[in-house]
Amino acid sequence: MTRLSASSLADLPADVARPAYDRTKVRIGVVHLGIGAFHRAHQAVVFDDALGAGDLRWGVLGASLRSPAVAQQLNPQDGLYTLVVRDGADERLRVIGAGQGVLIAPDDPAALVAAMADAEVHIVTLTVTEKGYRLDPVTGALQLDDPEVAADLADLSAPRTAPGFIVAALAARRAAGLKPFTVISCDNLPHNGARIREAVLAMAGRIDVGLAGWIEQRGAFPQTMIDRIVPATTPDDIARLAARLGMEDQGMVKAEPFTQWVIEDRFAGQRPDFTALGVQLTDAVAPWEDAKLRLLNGAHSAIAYLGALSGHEYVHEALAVPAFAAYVEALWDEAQTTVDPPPGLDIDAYRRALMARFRNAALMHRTRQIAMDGSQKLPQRLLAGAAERLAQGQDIAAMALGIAAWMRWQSGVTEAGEVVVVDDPLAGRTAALLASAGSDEDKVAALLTLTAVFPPALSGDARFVGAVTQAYLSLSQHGAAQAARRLVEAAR
Ligand code: CS2
Repeated sequence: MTRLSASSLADLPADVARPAYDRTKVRIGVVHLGIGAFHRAHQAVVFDDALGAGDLRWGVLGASLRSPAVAQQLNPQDGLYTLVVRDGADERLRVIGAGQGVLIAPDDPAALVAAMADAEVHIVTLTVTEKGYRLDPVTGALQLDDPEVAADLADLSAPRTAPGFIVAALAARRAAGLKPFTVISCDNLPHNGARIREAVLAMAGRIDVGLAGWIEQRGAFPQTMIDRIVPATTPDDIARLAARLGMEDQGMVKAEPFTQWVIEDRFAGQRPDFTALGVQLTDAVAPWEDAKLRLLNGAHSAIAYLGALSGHEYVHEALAVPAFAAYVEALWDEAQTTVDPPPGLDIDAYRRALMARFRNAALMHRTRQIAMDGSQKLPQRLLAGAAERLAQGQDIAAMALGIAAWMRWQSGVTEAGEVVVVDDPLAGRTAALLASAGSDEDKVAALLTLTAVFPPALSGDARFVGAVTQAYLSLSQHGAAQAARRLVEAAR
C-alpha cells in the first residue's frame, strides 16, 4: 500500500484537510525534544496553523532522545501525518505539515545540538515527561547522581539528557553571537518552566559560570499549561485510517476536539503570533495549571487506577460504572476547594466539560496508559491538594481513595488476579517495599516511606495516614467499585 508522503499527498480523499502552504519554503524555527503523540496532536498543530496563516518561519524539527520509533514513522513520510480528531461518531482528518523530520538524538547528538543552535531556530519545545527533567523529586535540584547527568557534566560534546542538549545548544549560540531560544516546557508539571530553567542553569553553572549568567539574563523559560487528551495510537487505529485514506500512515495520532495552550508571556526572541493562533498568553499561568492538574489529571489518575484494578480497559468504560462517575464528582468536590480559578474559568462548567471529555468513547483511552509513571504524577495531581485540604482541616476521603488505588496498583495484580506490568521508574522500589510488608496497614506504611513521592509533612500526618489506610483496606476488602460506592454514600 502507498504510504502518506509529499508525493502521495495529492491522492488523499478530498475531505481530508492538508497543508495549503508551500512546504518547500518552510523554515525550521522550532526544535521539539521528546517527540511523541502529544506533541504531534498539540503544539505541532499550532505551528501548522502559523504556517497556514502564511508565516513560514515555524516548521518543527523533532528529536527523540531515546527510541527511533517516531523517526521511523515520520521520516519516510516527509514528516507528514494525519491528526484524527474523534468526537463520538464524528471523525475529522487533517494532515499536519509542520514537521520537518525527526532526528534520533543518540545516533548523532552533535547534529541535534547544531540544529538547535541554528540562527533561524527561536523556540525549543519539550515533552520529555516528568522524569526527563532530571530533578530530585524532594529537593527540586538537578540529580547529580544520575549517570547521564554526570556524563553530560563531564563531557557535553555528545549530550544525553534534555537539559544537556539545551545547555550545549545555548553555549553554541552564545559563542556564535546569537540570542538564546525560548525554552517552552510542555510537560504536565507544576512550574514546568521554572523546572527546566533550574535543570539548565544548574548544569550550565557547573560547566561555565559565564554561560549560566548569560542564560539567566537573556534566556526565557515560560511556564505553560497544555491540555489535550491524546491516547496512544494502536495498530487498529492505523488499519482503520488506511482503509479510510487508501494509503498507509504510520505516524497518525488521535485526539479529542478540545485543545488548550496557555503560555507565560515571556520570550527570548521571535515567536509566532500565538494569540491569533488561539494560544493564551498571560502573566499568570499557575491558576490554569493548578486547575488542570488537580481536576483533570487528578481525576484521570484516580480513575485510571480504580478502573484498571477492576478490569476496565478504557476511561469511558470505567466512567460508565455509576459508582466511579459519582466518585469523580466527589473527588472534584474536594479538589476544587484547593484551586483558585483563573479569570474566565467557571469551575462548574469546567467539571461538566471534563466529564464529557472523559466519556468520549471514540478515544479509547486506556486506563493503563494513564497509570504509567504514577510515582511522578501523584504529587501534583493528588498529594498537593490533599496537603492543602488537611492544612484547612478538611477531609480527604476521595483523594485518599485515589492514592490508595495507586498503592494497590503497585502490587502488579488486578482484582481478577491478572498480573500486570507496573510501568513506573519506582516500580522496583515499590515492589520491594510491598514484598517485605505483611498486613495491608504495613503495606501502606511501607509505601509512605517513599520520600520521593510522599513529603514527610504528609507521611507524618496521622490524618493522612489514617485516610489512606482506610481507603486501602476498603479497596482490598470490597474492590474498587464497591469502595467508590461506599465512599460516595458516606459523603451524602
Ligand atoms: C493523562 C494526561 O496520561 C496521563 O497521565 O492524565 O496525558 C492527560 O490526558 C493530558 O494531560 C490531557 O491534557
